[in-house]
Amino acid sequence: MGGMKLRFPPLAQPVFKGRLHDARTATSIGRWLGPAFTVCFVTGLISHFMQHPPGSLIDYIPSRPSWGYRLTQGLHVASGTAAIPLLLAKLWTVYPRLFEWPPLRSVRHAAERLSVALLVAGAVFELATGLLNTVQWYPWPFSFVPVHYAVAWLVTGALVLHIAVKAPEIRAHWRTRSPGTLTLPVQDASDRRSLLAAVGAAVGAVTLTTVGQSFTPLKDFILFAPRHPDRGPQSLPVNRTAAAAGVGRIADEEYRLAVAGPRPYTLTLDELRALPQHEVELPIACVEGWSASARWTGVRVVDLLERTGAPPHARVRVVSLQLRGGYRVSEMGHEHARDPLTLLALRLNGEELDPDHGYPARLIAPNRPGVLQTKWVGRLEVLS
Ligand code: HEM
Ligand SMILES: Nc1nc2c(c(=O)[nH]1)N[C@H]1C(S)=C(S)[C@@H](COP(=O)(O)O)O[C@H]1N2
Ligand SMILES: [Mo]
Repeated sequence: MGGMKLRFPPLAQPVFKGRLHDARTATSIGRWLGPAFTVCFVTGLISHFMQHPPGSLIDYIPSRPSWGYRLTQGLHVASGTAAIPLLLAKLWTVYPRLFEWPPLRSVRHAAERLSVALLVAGAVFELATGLLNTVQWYPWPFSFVPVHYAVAWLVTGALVLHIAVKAPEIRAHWRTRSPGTLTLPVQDASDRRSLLAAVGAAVGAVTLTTVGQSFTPLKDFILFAPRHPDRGPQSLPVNRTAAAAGVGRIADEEYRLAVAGPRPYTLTLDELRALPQHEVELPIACVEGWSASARWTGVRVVDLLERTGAPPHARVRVVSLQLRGGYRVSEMGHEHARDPLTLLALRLNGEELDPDHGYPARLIAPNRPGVLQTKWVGRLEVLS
C-alpha cells in the first residue's frame, strides 16, 4: 500500500481567445455594477421598512415627500434591471477563472472562491427573482419577499468581502492612467473601450425601454416594461382587479363605512359624499416598479378620525370589503393618518372610481407603497 499515490491529472485546459478576461475589464464593469447593487440594496431596505415596519417603527414613517416611495422603488427596479447586462458582462469577463488549476491552492484561496461563488449565485438569484416579480411570474415554491430580502443581505455581505479582497487589484486598475495599464497591450485598450461601449449601450437600452413605467416622461419609449402607466380603467393601471380579488359589485345602498374609534359610527355612501371633499394629486407607486399619478377626490382621513375622537398619535387600520388575500388590510402611523393629503377617495380624475380602482372608496396616501393603498374600504379602526 505504502507507495500508492493519488494523482489528479490536470484536465485539458480550455483556451480563452478573448483578451479582455482581465482584472482591468473586471474593474471597469465593477465600478458600475457596485453602485447599481448598492442602490438596489439601500432602496430595497427602504421598501422593506415602509411595507413591513418592525414594532413601533410605523410611527416614524414620514408621509412626505409624497413622491418618496415612487422614487425609491422606481430606482430599485431601474437599477436592478440595469444591473442585468452589467452582471452578464462581468461574468463573461471573469468566467475563465472557473477553470483555474489547481482549483484550490490553500484554505484562504478556498474561502475566497467560496465567497465569490456565494456572490455570483446570490446576485443571479436577486436579479432573476426581482425581474420575474415585476412581471408577476412566480415560478418558485417559496414566497418572494422574505427570500429576496434575506439573499439581499447575503449578496451585500459577499460583495463587501469581495471588494475588500480585491482592493489591491481594484486600486491598480481604477484610474485610466494607473500603472496597471502600462503593462497591458495597447490593442486591448481599444477593444476594452468597444466592449464597455457595448455594455453601456445595453444598459441604456434596457433602461430607456423600461424606466417609463415609473418615470412617466419616458413612457413613450416603453417596450419591455410590464405596465404602461396610462393603460387601464380610467387611464390608470390595475394590479388586482375586483374580479381577481373576489369583490363583487358593491350596491350603493348596502355600502357602509364603519369607523371604529372612541365614538364609533357608520356612514352611508350618500353621507360620505356629503362630507367636505378634497382633491389631491398623488401617485400609485406599486412595489413592482410601475407608478402613475392621478387626481383623487374624497374625504380626508383626518376628518373621519376627528369625528370619532381619535387621539392624535393613534395608528389606523384600513380594512377592505375584500374577504381573502394579502392586501385586504393595511395600517398607517399617525403621520400618514393625519396628513391632509391622505384621503378616503371616492373619485379618480373627476369620475367615480372604477370597481377595479376600489369603488366605492379606497385609501390614497402620500409616500406609501401601492400595496398599502387599500381598495374597497369598508372599515377604519383606530388602534390605541
Ligand atoms: C442585488 C440586487 C438586489 C438587491 C440587493 C435587492 C434587494 C431588495 C430588498 C431588500 C427588497 C425589500 C424586500 C422586502 O420588502 O422585505 C427588495 C424588494 C423588491 N425588489 Fe429587489 N433587490 C435586488 C434586485 C432586484 C431586481 C433586479 C429587481 C427587478 C428588476 C428587483 C425587484 C424588486 C421588487 C419588485 C421588490 C418588491 C417586492 C415586494 O415587496 O413585493 N430587485 N429588493
Ligand atoms: N383590497 C385591496 N387593495 C389593494 C390591492 C388588493 O389586492 N386588494 N392591491 C394593491 C396594489 S398591489 C396596488 S399597486 C394598488 C393599485 O391600485 P389601482 O389598481 O387603483 O391602480 O392597489 C392596492 N390596493
Ligand atoms: Mo402593487
